[in-house]
Amino acid sequence: GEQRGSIDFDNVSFSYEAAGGDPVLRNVTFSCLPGQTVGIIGSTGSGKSSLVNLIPRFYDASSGTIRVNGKDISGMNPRILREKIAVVPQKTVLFTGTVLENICFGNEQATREEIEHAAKMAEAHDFITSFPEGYDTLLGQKGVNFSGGQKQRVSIARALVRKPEILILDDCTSAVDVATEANIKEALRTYAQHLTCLIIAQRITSVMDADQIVVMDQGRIVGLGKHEELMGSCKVYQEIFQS
Ligand code: DGT
Repeated sequence: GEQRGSIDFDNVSFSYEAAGGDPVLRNVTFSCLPGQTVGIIGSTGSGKSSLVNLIPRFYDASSGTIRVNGKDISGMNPRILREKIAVVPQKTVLFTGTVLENICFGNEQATREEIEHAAKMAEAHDFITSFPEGYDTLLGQKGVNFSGGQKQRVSIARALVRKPEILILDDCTSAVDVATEANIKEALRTYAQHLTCLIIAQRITSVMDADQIVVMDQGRIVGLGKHEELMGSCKVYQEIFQS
């Protein structure tokens, strides 16, 4: 239906310790419409990863409500919730095995066509096929060593092959050059128009074209809007822009 991929945070606070822990998120409220791209930016330790990790219920909010597709996730089976959501973590995890096995990990029923389509969107297909063994190239100790950026692109392909409604990129394009990153975002816009994307980034270029940018500082949202709006109104955003 219409609501697929919507996310609402309503006054969400969170701390890692059950009682008495310092809140890592404080009264976070924002909404993300289906198909929107939302950038999340802020200094290290400001709570960006913690915020997105609440969406698939890797952790549960201490107070407040999070809704996915209009439904309070605290009452949802995490396994079913996670079927809709793909998270590309900060640290890429590839294992010894072929590129194909690495992309299909957790999604072994994917067809060759689906795998190649995901790899193309992630800007990974061309460099994969430039190796003589292509998708059968062996990674790991006895195999080929991909660059950091190439590994990140394989990791993004792994997320896309699951055909999620919500894609969370947790600072996972840091080693990908700006032009390639722009191509990935363009491919997602073209081929996955209904995909809701949350993009955590350090570089402002990674988020400046987002429909909405969440600016985090010490667990709070200190800015919310488009690039131009934030440039005019948000001191923290201006400082990140200038750094
Ligand atoms: P980054 O990744 O360095 O850009 O930082 P953020 O903005 O993603 O921040 P985040 O959410 O990783 O950390 C926010 C605060 O929470 C920071 O003080 C560290 C703390 N924290 C993060 N992960 C854990 C955890 O697993 N356990 C505990 N106790 N604290 C954590």
